[in-house]
Amino acid sequence: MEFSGRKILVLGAGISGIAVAGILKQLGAEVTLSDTKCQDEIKKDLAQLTAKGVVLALGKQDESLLDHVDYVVLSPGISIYNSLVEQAKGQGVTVMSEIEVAYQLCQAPMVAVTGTNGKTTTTTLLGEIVKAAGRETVVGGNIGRALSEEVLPVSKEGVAVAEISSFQLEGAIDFRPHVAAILNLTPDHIDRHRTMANYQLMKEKIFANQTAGDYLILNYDDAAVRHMAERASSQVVFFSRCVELPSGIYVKDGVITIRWNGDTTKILPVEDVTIKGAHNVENALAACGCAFFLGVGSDIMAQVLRNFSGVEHRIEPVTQINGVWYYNDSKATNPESSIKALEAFDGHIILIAGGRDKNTDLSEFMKLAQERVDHLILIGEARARFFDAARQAGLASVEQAEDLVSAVGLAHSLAKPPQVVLLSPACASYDMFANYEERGKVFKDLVHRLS
Ligand code: UMA
Repeated sequence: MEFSGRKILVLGAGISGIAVAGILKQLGAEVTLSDTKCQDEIKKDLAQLTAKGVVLALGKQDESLLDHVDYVVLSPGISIYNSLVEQAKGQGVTVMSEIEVAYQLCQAPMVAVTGTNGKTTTTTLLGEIVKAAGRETVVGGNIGRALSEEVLPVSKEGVAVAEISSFQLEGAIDFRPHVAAILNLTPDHIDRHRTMANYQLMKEKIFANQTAGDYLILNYDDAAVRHMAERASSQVVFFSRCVELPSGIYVKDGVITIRWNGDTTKILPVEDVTIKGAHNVENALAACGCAFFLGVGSDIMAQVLRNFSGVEHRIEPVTQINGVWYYNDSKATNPESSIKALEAFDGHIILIAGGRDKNTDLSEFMKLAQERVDHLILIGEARARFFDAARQAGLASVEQAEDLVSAVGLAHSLAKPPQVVLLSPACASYDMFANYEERGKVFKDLVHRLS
């Protein structure tokens, strides 16, 4: 795809929009960067972009922006159902997501990881494995770094490791990773995608353009993901935590094992993997699968899995106060992700949850909370609905707090060993914070102040 000389409208002046607008300008495009927020609200310095010649259109977004535009590039936060986007499509303008631009510019083979949960851990782990193998590696995407910016410097001998969300896949056109992995699929972002079927369809776009020379790593234990194999044109490789597969990545006698083309390779015993929990075994299996098809040796995979201690904001130990451990799981932005966190502990949990409501089904989450949570403290826009669901599930101690500050204070006043205090919101953060990272950092600051 040619960008030079094109008139391009970039929608959204966040991490993705700012990065891609600068890059497209550098490539010789005529670029307008637009955001519904005005400059003060954006809180980012856009002077460097304007100095390069990017035109800013801030404060409102209307059809006048589409005059003579060749391409519209979307930030992930902007839906393809956005009225301006629909208008652009109606006028025959090519609409693409920022990761499509990244794909077009990337010289290296791309490995892309998606799924409802575990993306960040798997992507980070895979990035570490590829790096340890001595390959030139870049890591970007939904992980918090614009993929278009990350892939620019990498040569064709390197590897681009990408965390990809369903939002980003909405505007994918030619996007075709050499290796793609889908970790799991449970209801999430239904407010954005409208139906579960549509959410799944967006996830499947990660392999839609793959061909016979590409690999698709799928979770055999997740029925919806397993059945995606039927629609793949690439070589499907299953991974399973629960069954020994005739071919693929699985656990046999407690050892992570890869069997491919009749050869069997043992990686390491599951108990030697530092990141704990069944979900992390799945993440490790997927990362090993991707690494295997990049030609990484089993000794390197084993060495990284022994040393990798996880990612920030994902069941991250903060500190211990009076014998009580505090954990930051701000990355848990849906109930399934919080369920994984609850399962990682042996009960005795004081849980802080709530935030922006995604209207997800809470029954499984509250059922488990009823078994494992001693006190539930609710915050944010979702707190009333969560409160009702908790009461219905029979949770004995449920309280609502004004904000995260009061929630942490309340948790501290209640907590006694062997209890743990866990922030695992099961909700988006946008009602109170810029993003989940900010929410996690604020939580950690509050906890450190307690100690
Ligand atoms: N905006 C408009 N018009 C609109 C709507 C929004 O101009 O109609 C503007 C907003 O005012 C705002 C900008 O768009 O200034 C925000 O764009 P964005 O939400 O895409 O934010 P970015 O900073 O570019 O962050 C995005 C991803 N955000 C989302 O998907 C919501 C980040 O994923 C990602 O890390 C980043 O690109 C770099 O690739 C975050 C996320 O929450 C972590 N992802 C979801 C998740 O993991 O569940 C999918």
